Amino acid sequence: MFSMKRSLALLAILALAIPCMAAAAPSYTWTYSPLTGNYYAPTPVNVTWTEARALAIDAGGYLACIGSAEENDWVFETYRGMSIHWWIGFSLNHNSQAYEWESGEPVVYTNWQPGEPNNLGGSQFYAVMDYRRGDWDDEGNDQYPERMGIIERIGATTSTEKSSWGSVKTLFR
Ligand SMILES: [Ca+2]
Repeated sequence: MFSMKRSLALLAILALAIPCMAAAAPSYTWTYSPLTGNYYAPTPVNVTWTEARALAIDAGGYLACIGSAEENDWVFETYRGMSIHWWIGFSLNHNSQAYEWESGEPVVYTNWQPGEPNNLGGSQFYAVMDYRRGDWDDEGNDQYPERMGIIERIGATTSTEKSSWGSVKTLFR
């Protein structure tokens, strides 16, 4: 039987535990790609591009940057089974009016659907990969709720490795 004292103790534990749970970072399932030597992981679902980008950075990476048809195929084949379109790290730079990769790497490959990016309504600035075909569309940040992001990370597990990613990014910029 729960005494009043014990119930209060339980409440106190819950009050302490719930904020900790809310603050916990998502845990990711990383998949290594022999093709690029990098690790990839999906974010939780129902995120805007901006939210997915923040999660990627928190995880020590960036939203997936696709440098070749082979990398596109690998990401597509790895995550198509999740049946949710996903954000990649490709967005419109409003100054240059050109799409740029989050990693700063040069744009050597694109896989837009025919007629895309069309910036429909003047508010589509972010690239999504279609889980059915692996090709891309530009969408608004919160245009559709059911989106996830794919994070890419350069084999980083330590803060040292994370900071070396920082220099790579600086190098590219
Ligand atoms: Ca579009």
